[in-house]
Amino acid sequence: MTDMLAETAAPASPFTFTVAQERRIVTEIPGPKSRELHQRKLAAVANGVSTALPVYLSHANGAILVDVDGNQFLDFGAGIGVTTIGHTEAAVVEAAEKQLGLLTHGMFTITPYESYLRVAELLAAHTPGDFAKKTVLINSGAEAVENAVKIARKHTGRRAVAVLDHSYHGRTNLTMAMTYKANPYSFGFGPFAPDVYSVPGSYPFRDGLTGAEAATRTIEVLEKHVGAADLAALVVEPIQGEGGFMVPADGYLSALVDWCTANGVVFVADEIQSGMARTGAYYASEHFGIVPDIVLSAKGIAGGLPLAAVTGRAEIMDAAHAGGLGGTFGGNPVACAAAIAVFDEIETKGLLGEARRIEAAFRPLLEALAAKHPVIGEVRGIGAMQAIELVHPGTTTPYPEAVSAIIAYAAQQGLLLLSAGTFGNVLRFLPSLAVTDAHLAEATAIIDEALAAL
Ligand code: PLZ
Repeated sequence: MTDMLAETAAPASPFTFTVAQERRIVTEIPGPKSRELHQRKLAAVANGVSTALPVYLSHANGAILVDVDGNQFLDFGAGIGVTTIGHTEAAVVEAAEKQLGLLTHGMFTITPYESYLRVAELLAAHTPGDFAKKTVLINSGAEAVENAVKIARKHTGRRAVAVLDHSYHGRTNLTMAMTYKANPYSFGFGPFAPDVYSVPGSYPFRDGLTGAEAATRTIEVLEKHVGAADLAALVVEPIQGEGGFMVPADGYLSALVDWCTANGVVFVADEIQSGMARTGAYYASEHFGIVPDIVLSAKGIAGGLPLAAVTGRAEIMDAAHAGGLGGTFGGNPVACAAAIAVFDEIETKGLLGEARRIEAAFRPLLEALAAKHPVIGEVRGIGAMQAIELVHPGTTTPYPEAVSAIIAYAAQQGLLLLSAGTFGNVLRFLPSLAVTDAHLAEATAIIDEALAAL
């Protein structure tokens, strides 16, 4: 009996857990304590800050969220791709705790400390490209985008910034202008930063173009409408996150990089959602064989602590004059200690391989689901960044109501799922790398049930 169990057991997980890695629903969802807290939220927190699933968290570990009513949710969102190596991962917690008692704030631009340097060195080693690189650390993804644009403008002496349709780059004034979707991100919040141009990208499911065709279309708009001579930077998510996990057609991104290089335009890869081991590589750029001039990291870089980075060619990064970059909390020592632990865990636990394992286990399950349910128009993604796009069967007409129905059903079953997409019709999966193959099968079964009930 023991032998049989050993034979059928899944390969050992590299993680150790403090919470049982299982779903457990013990109250209605949201439970009574969550409902009570939500009344306080409605009274005290600005309406603009909405909550997708108003269950209030008590703690979390690995791939499991525990709410104040004792319900346990299998987390397929990881706080939108933040707790990639798992919630409260032991090495991250230990590193942060230790740092807390030593130095919580130094203000690097006044009195520096080593951990900032170490994070910059790790980023230079793990971002694509074998050349001298430099880094600035800040607090959020949007701030990373802002700094990349500042640096590219200073380096090139040019004014314009281009982004791709369906992109998401943040909620600050400049990054709202760089984000495609007006509702909910920008409407009513203008006027916006000028000199930002959104140009068509590559969305194979909807445009049917090859990489070369899509790149020709993008470049034509850049040349005719923006003008290469005025363009400082092209900012691109190698796999668009909020836009719906579109994997660009083969050759698309490399054609854009080549055009940027030929025209003195800084190519910025916004890898805030696609980076830090999510796709089975440190950065998704690697899957497309591209070497960006600047790479942006945030979200997963510090295991849940706020940290973001702009890393790029030394000669571009050094265009900003001394004192031109910074910020009070940028590169906070506790966040840096956590980031160092994240890099270490990715290496020692072989987490790039875990992201590839998740793709190998999950992708066939999603393909089988698509074969059964014609409402699934496409299955796409790389590594632990997978999605399905839902349409009215036989068409490409978006079916966002189906996504909402699946998410609502899954929440009742203790599975947290996230939507995405300009049309709100994409179900995206970005679980922590601690999810097991059994979890993936469980999630698929729940989505199958929800689809059957549509
Ligand atoms: N660039 C590619 O995915 C953050 C934000 C969701 P911040 N995406 C999730 C929301 O509703 O706020 C993101 C991203 C890409 C930039 C950002 C911005 O990162 O850390 O949220 O500022």
